[in-house]
Amino acid sequence: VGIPESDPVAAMKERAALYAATLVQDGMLVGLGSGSTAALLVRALAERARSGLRFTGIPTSEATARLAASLNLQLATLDDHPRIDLTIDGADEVDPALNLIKGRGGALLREKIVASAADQLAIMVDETKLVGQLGSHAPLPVEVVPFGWLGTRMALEALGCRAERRMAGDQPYITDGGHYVLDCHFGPLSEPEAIASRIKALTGVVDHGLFLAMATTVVVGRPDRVEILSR
Ligand code: A5P
Repeated sequence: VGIPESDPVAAMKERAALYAATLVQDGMLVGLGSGSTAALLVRALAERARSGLRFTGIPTSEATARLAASLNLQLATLDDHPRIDLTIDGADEVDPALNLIKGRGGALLREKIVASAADQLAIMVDETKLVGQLGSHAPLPVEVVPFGWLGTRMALEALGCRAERRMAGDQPYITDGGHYVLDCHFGPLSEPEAIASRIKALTGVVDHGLFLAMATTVVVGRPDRVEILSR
């Protein structure tokens, strides 16, 4: 979709997105992820729609909704369809058990809601996102209510991380749901399930970017091919 081959990571994302677009079948309800790989997916799906594929997209962010609408894709919300067939999204890290860190793009809450509504979750990544342990490269984004956020940050840091409020220029970054994102630097997480439940139990936390046992398929863009990992 017009990615210069001189950018190897972008080329691997494009390869993964083009493959993921072939997972959509006629008549499906499809959750549309957020981020740069998801944008490539939306463009590839628009191409397939022009060739006659019929499907309805459920966007996971305002940005994805705007892009999909500009390409004349048919869109709906989970209010119209509480259960959907397939969600396709990007990720920031993928571990060998296909657990994920998501949220670098700030859309983790809606992404998790749309992923949870789907029978299948397909993830598209370039190979640099594969890690032995989650947290090796990416901080863990945690979406929190602005009210009393300093106390929520202290509670998060008591779990063993340094938590930085995400900024957009000189203003706090605000999610589509009106919340802050705290990027939590834990380092490699040896027990992601334990930390996920401790974070989720904190008052003031809306949700976190650990997507555990959710992905059914991971499409990995390699320099010369795609690799399909399944659970
Ligand atoms: C958005 O909130 C994230 O979960 C994205 O899915 C993730 O950051 C991947 O983004 P890229 O496809 O831009 O790398």
